[in-house]
Amino acid sequence: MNGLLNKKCKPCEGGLNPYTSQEAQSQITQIPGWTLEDGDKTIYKIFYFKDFYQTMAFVNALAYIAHNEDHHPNLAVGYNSVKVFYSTHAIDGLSQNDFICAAKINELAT
Ligand code: H2B
Repeated sequence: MNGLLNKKCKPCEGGLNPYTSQEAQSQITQIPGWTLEDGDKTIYKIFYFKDFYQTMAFVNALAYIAHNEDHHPNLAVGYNSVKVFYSTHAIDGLSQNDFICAAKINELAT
């Protein structure tokens, strides 16, 4: 099982170095389908669904994870797709929290 799935996000209000590009590129191999962007400060993945109902069911389940982990994505919601972006705002870059949430969201969609 993906080790990230057993982890819980840690509260982050700064005071932590964001992942370097090298660290980010190594971490992303653990979360199939996710891509680095924005100078390796953000990860994203687009999820596709058959209709708006399925799309919103996914968004609601994702919101539950975000609340539980106290780590929140940006979302671009369409009628049959959701683009999910993760970045750790407090440090203007990526932290383990982003990869933990991405792994849990991948599980949701399988
Ligand atoms: N979500 C994201 N994506 N980045 C943050 O820096 C962040 C967050 N900070 N959710 C969290 C809340 C922070 O306020 C708590 C204390 O962990």
